[in-house]
Amino acid sequence: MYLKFTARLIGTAAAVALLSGAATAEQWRGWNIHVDGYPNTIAMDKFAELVEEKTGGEITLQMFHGGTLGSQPDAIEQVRLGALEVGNFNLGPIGPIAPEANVVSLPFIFKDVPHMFRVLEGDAGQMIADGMAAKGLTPLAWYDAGARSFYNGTKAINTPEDVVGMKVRVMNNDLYSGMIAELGGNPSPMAFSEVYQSLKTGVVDGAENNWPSYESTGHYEVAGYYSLSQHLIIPECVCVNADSYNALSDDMKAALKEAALESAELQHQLWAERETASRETVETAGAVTNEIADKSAFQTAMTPVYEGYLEANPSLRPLVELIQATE
Ligand code: GTR
Repeated sequence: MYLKFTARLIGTAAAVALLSGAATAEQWRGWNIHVDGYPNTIAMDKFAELVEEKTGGEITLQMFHGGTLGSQPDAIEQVRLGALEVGNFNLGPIGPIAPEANVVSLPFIFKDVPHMFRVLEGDAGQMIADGMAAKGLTPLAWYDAGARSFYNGTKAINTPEDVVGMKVRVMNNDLYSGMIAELGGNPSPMAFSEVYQSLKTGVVDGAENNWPSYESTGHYEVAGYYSLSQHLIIPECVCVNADSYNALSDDMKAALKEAALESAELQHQLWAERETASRETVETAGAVTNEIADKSAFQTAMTPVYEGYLEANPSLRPLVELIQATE
C-alpha cells in the first residue's frame, strides 16, 4: 500500500515536471522545399541551431527539408493556420494570399537583386511585411533567390515571339500565368516537385527559375536551353506563424529575429557562391545559355499584367510607385 502510494506520488511529480516543462519549451516544425546542400537548406539548419541557442532552449525547431511536409502552397496554408510554425517561402506563392507581397511578382519590378534588397529594407518592405503578417505569416528575414529566367528543351529564347505556343510551367500565381499568356505562351501552374517529370515527358516545354534551382533539380538535363530573361526577382522569407510569434515575450521575439537575420547573412553568402557554381555545373554538362541583349520587348508585353494587378488592388498603386522610385 505504502509502496503503491509512493509510486503514484513520484509518477505525479514526474508528470507535473513534464507538463511545466512543456508549458515553457516550445517545439516547432519548419518546412523547406530544397535538397541537402542547397543554400537555403544549410541556412535554415543554421536558423534552427541559432533559435535553440538564442532562446536558451525555450524554442526548438525541427526542420523538414525537400518538401517532405507538402507542396509550397500547402505548406504556406499550414504555417498560416499554425499546423506548422516556420517556413522558408518564396514570396511568389504567398502573393495570391497577401496582395502587398504580390507586388514582387510583377515582372521586371526590380532592376536587380541589390535593388530588391534596398526596397525590402525601406518603407515598401515594411508594407509587404505588414501585409504578410496580417495574413498569418510574419517574415523575420529575407533570403536571396536571384533572378528567374526561362528554359526549355528546344531553342534559345531571345524575343517574346520565341515563347509563342510554348507550354511553360509557372508557380501558383495568376500574375505568372498572365505573364506567360501575354508573351503568347500557354501557362501551366504546377508544383515544383512535378516539373522534372513534366519536362521530361513533354507535359510542358519549358519552365523558369534561377541558376541554383535549375541545377539542383536536374531540370538542365531535360531542358538544356537557358535564356537569361531575368524577368522575375523574387525574395524569400523566413516566415513564422503570426500567432505563435505574437504570443512570445519581447526577448524571445528579438532572439528569433536575430537568429533569422544571422541565417540570412549566411544564406546570402552561400547563394552568391552557388549561383556561380550552378552555372558552371550546367554549362559543363552541356546546357546552352544565352544573354538577351534587349529585354525591352519582354518588358513592354507586361503592361497588361501591371494593369490587371492595379485594377484588382487600386490602393496598392503607391506601393508600386514607391518601388519604382527607389534608387
Ligand atoms: C525556387 C524557390 C522555391 C520554389 C521553386 C519553384 O527557386 O526557391 O521556393 O518556389 O523555385 O519554382 O516552385
